[in-house]
Amino acid sequence: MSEKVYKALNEQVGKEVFSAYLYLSMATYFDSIDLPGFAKWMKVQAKEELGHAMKIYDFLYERGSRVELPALEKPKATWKSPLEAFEAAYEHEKFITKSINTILELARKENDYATEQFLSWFVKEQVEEEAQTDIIVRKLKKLQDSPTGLYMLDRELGSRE
Ligand code: OFO
Repeated sequence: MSEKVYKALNEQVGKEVFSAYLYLSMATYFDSIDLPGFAKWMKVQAKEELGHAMKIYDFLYERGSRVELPALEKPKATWKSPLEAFEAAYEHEKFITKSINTILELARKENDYATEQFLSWFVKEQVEEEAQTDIIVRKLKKLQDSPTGLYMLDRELGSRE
């Protein structure tokens, strides 16, 4: 594996761990405003993000490279509303998609077919990641601060396993 591809994948481990950190921070925000279902959704998402980080970790290990964990920035801790938090989550997922695509382009340039193949899972996953946050943004927009609607959405999101 080339140094460039290694560096990009190594940084991506950090970005996925940061995603977990950001969503855990969002969970604390939702718990603080008594929306336990929203908080649960974010806690499940945070675990998924750690899973993404581990997938890259394991791939690097299989290819004979050691992960060097980068520093994590402090995630934002508060948002004006559930809508603002989910809009931020959606934006973050778009950022992650771009990052994956950049590594994929790099792997192609370097004729690194194994990395290209490995990243195809992430390309598919990002379609889902963007869609699931976007749909919640759209639902929240429709609710327009209706407390009953918010309560019902909280119940729905709380059923995420
Ligand atoms: Fe790892 O997909 Fe979200 O960030």
